[in-house]
Amino acid sequence: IKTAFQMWPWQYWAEQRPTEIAIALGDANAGAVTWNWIEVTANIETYAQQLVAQGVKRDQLVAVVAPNSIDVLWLLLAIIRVGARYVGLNPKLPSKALIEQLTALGNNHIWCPDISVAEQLPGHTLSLNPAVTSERIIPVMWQEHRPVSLTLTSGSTGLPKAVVHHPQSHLASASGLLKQMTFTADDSWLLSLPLFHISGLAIVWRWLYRGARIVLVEPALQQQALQWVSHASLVPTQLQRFLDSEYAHQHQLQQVLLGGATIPVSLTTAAEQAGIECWSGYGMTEMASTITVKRANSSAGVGTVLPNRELILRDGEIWVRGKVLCLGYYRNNTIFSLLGCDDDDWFATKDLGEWHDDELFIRGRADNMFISGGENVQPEDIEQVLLQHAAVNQVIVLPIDDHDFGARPVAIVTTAQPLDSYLVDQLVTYMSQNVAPHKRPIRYFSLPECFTQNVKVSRSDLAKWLASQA
Ligand code: 4YB
Repeated sequence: IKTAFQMWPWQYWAEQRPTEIAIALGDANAGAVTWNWIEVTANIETYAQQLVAQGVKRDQLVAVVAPNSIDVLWLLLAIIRVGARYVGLNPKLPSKALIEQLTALGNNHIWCPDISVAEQLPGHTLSLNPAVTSERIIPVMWQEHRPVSLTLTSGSTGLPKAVVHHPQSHLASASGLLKQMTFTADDSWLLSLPLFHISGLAIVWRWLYRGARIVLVEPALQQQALQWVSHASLVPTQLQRFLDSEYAHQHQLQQVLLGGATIPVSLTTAAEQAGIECWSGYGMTEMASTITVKRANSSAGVGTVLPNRELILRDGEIWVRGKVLCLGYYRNNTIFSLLGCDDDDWFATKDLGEWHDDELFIRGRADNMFISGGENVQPEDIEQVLLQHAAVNQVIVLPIDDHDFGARPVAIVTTAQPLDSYLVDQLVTYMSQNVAPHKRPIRYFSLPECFTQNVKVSRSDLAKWLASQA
């Protein structure tokens, strides 16, 4: 078992498995483009040369504002190679938000294939042109402790936080998870989540840790590509869509790692029936992705704590620490500790949890709680019950202002059949039989399609949409 790399991971694999395919791009049936580990190592060097030629220096920030592509993967690896720091941003964010976030970070360089957006963003614009390379050898050595990535993660208020990781935390995350899930050097993991989110970055580090194969396809082929790979990381809605698609009938997909939001048991049960091993995880950016996991079963829990992570409950709140914990948050060219001043090295997640039979159950976020007629309402409690209704695929419960109660819950759902008055009546009856009156949603809405395009539904954006509906 490998403990640490003494050189760039790709260089290590170029020695160990030189001609094995490391990256596959495109349609496996129509001749994907592939790179072996020697070619990967050479390509990273070429991209790194281009960055150096354009003035990228150690410790600088290079922001990448783009959907996943092979160029983004080369850039990520080349940025690390030159000792700079990769920051991924969601290209769907409005320019105003991008400018605000990049300014707060003091960003140095930018790569954004959408030229009209690129020219508005702070930072020197990079271009990728194989002709412009410096031929010098890049003198940066592999160092497990050098900060390599900043991942933006939004809390409930204010600007997103930029979470800084070094290779050690990313690799500790990969090695701990792969003690539970099997992912051999002959397996392939689809890059099924964005590289501006920790769930996408974690795929890259598991691939590098194992020396296996990573598969990239254009967005239109994502669904179909799940047929050709052995592994994928999915949020519950992605798995639901795959199971509903024609591709689910014939596939080689062996294992799926789920996370990011409540994972309905009905979903994992259906996937297991389709021959897909499901792993239900609980994770977060600060902990370099997965913290707890289990092979999905009939309980709605998220399993047990992985190696390199520790987790405790304090007054029902989840606190975490371990080798996977980030270096801190990045602001004004400085890395700030994320720990409080109470001289304790545990990080407060703000997630609520419970242990039942040695298994962790997530009860929601402390800051989502609201008060209705004097009663505490945890929206996720209501969501859990609604998810058990056969017609409900996804649900977010939010408070709306109420003259008498202060606030009352409403439910925003995606459903297997149209949300007509018949179905709403069914849901109302079902909830009246299953929860106390203050937990019964007073209205049901269909979740607009645009909210399901991101890794997770933003409660604060959805609350704005809800306010516009009244
Ligand atoms: C949950 C939750 C759960 C997170 N139930 N709330 O590689 C992976 O682990 C992976 C695979 C597939 C899909 C996603 C992942 C992730 O990394 C997810 C990590 C993530 O979502 N990070 S985050 O910083 O964007 O959000 C963290 C928050 O998400 C947590 O603090 C929880 O509130 C929530 N969450 N897993 C219920 N199973």
